[in-house]
Amino acid sequence: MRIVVLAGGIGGARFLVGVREVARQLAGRGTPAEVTAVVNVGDDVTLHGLRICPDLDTVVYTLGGAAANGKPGPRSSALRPAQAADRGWGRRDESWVVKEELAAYGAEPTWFGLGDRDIATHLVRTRMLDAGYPLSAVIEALCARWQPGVRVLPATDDRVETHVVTETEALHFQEWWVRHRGALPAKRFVFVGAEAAKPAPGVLDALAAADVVLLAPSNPVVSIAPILAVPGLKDALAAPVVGLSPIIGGAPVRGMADRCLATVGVECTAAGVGGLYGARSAGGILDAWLVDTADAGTEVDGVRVVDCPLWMSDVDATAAMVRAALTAAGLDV
Ligand code: GDP
Ligand code: FO1
Ligand code: CA
Repeated sequence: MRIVVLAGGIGGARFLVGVREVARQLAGRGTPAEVTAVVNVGDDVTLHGLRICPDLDTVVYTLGGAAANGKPGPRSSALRPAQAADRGWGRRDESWVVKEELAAYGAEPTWFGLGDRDIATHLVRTRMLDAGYPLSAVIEALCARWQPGVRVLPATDDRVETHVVTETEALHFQEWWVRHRGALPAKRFVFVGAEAAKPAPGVLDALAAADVVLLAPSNPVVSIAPILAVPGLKDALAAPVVGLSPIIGGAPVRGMADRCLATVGVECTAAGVGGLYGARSAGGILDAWLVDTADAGTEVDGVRVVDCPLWMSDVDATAAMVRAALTAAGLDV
């Protein structure tokens, strides 16, 4: 069975842990399963001369067991701030000496925190990019270390960056999200460079060979939409597409998807996001839409809606979500 997952950062990464687990179980029962993650690059940014790819790194670190995702690492210490364990981005067991030193120089931006361990990743990436390697080759090199157990592809090797247009200015997504915490009223999001971008090597082949395409419960506006904005990608969704709602009971599980949805004029509900993706039969992309049991009764025109628990509280709960999505695609799991 070939499974392709479109994914952003933390929601995508946690979902992929469940997809990998289901693939492992299928293989154990004699059905080989291959998982390809196609990951958003719209959040990518260059700061302090370093190229940073938050969603790709979150996916690779999380699947590689290296993320600051709540599970203590072997070297975790009582000195670590409690909330740091569940940052959701960057490395676990992180230290911040370089960040402090940069701040002491007054080197901007000081609002974006690069941890010491994380910086090594950005150094390797920046050096490889400067030497002419495409981003997909960089990610392959990072995966050689982290062994994520799924194939991780950037949506594109080309530079696509999400910018946020406010009443008075346009700013990089990271400045809006991290520096301003989404508090600047946004008029729209622009995926700069998307029109001229090409899917990264392997993306179209993976989609063509897929038995199912899953939309992780990622932010639909700033994680999934920039992937779908890469020309050719939407048209390549030939296999059944099943999405999982990141919105439960009218609110995001974490993050600021509510602010992003408000910007594009979509209600912050499972029905609203399902409608945003739209039915394949009506020019959208969805064949089926999974909502949490709290949202049972949700209707999306032209889409089969299935309710099941959608809290990714642990790998088993997430694997159950994945099985429900595969079943909704008509696959035998
Ligand atoms: P980001 O790139 O790091 O912001 O992460 P994603 O875009 O991949 O995912 C963010 C979305 O994940 C948010 O809108 C959350 O509501 C959603 N999310 C996080 N945890 C859960 C969960 O346990 N269940 C569901 N259904 N959604 C979740
Ligand atoms: N998010 C923050 O809220 N504050 C930070 O200082 C920060 C630093 C950072 C460094 C590397 C990285 O890969 C991600 C980082 N993030 C940080 C998370 C990230 O920028 C956003 O959560 C996502 O781009 C939204 O998906
Ligand atoms: Ca993201």
